[in-house]
Amino acid sequence: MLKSQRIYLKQRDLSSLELELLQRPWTYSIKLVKGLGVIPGAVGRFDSSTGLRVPHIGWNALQIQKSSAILEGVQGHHVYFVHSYRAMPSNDNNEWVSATCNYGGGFIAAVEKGNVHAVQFHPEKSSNVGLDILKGFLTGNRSDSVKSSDLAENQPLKHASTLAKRVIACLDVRANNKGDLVVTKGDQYDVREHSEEREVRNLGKPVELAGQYYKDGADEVTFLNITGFRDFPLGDLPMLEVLRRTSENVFVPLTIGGGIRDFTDKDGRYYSSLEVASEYFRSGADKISIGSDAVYAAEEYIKTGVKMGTTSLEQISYVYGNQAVVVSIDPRRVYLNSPKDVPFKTVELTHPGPKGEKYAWYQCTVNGGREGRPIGAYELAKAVEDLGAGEILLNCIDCDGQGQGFDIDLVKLISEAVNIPVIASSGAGAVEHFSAVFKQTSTSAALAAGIFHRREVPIMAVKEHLRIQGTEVRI
Ligand code: 1PR
Repeated sequence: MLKSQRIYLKQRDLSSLELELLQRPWTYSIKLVKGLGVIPGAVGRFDSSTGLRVPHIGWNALQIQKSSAILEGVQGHHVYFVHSYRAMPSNDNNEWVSATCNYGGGFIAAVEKGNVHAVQFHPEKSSNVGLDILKGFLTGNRSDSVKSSDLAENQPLKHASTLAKRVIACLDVRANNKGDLVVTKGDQYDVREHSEEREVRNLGKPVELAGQYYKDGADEVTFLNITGFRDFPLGDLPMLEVLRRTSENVFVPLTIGGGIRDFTDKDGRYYSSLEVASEYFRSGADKISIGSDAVYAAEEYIKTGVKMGTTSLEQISYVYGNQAVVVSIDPRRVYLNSPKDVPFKTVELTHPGPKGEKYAWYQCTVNGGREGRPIGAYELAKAVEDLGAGEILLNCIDCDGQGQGFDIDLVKLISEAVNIPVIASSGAGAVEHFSAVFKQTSTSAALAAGIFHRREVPIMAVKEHLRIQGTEVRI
């Protein structure tokens, strides 16, 4: 079988029966487990104790190690990874390794021997480069597809050497007054026009806009079903349809959030949050994002110190792997004169509050910012990392839709608190806001909505600016 077929392997943390299994011996913590013994070498977890964020999520630059029909012309191009374990190159597996990447040291990105090919990254999520590699899997040769594609083959990619910072387009989706599903956008979470009718702002159609952002160079697309806290998503089938149709044409990762929780419908049928997430994954999502339910889970965990294993966050993370679970935080600034005024982590503000307050804590909210909870963003971030979140989407209600820049104090606080990747969100109004957040914090990604929807700044203008400023991005 193997002799006459190419194998296409990709890795998710969840599945051990992939690239790791071809290795020998399989190193897991201090326990050595033998793999199939096809490829010599060891597999281990990325070392987060050195400050590396794990999982390794995002676009990393391929370093070609030997001539390969499948990888022809992709030297220095970024492809999409999502994993916590990696196979390491060594003298023993030299003859197998066709490409490596750098993340706290070199790791194996692709292997090739005879007509056996395997990759660590996700070609199906790696835009044109990945689609061309997939064509190579089918035809055995990439050279034709490379010529015919619009892959930026001749672009100087000298600077591409490691994990790129991601630029993410976010679409807040809900039904408008006529019942049509629209992309909307709020000011500090108020998505209605300031007219008498208070219509829900309509900035476009979800599938079309997502497709446009993919073409424009977004590294990921995020959908937030913003009324999911009150409308059950499996009753809201258009959202699943949006995902299905989007994933037919968008070949970068898709995240979907909103309404991920246990639910009993009016007929008494119980749905677990795992069922909701599974339906989202089956419809094309790569990651799901949990908001309100993660706040309740973190509050309980902090109170009891016990991981119940029953929360949506824990269950989805257990079944699909933590790299598939994002926690979306919706904090609001609460100004203080002294850090001693509250039992939560506070920050000394770069810009004092309206009454000259020097400090603030960031109060978490649920139900789309409608209800404040007795937990800070710092405490929440640490708790959800413990409970199995693989990434944090960090909004800020004060900055949302204001176009005045990200809340650097908040992004710094949270990105220094956790070892998982953080996505800075809310407030982008100019390209300089992106370079500021990447320069001043260790955030892995920056997300924006309004400036892209209103076509004020193209995604590529953001990336070009970042590249000139010395931040590695996928161009
Ligand atoms: O609580 O699990 O059902 O999840 C609900 C999800 O919906 C959460 O992720 C929450 O952030 C989101 N959400 C709920 N209500 C709103 C609202 O706007 N009324 N949107 C909302 C949150 C924030 C970002 C926005 C950035 C960037 N929107 O998604 O895109 O702030 O905007 P900007 O670049 O224009 O400043 P659950």
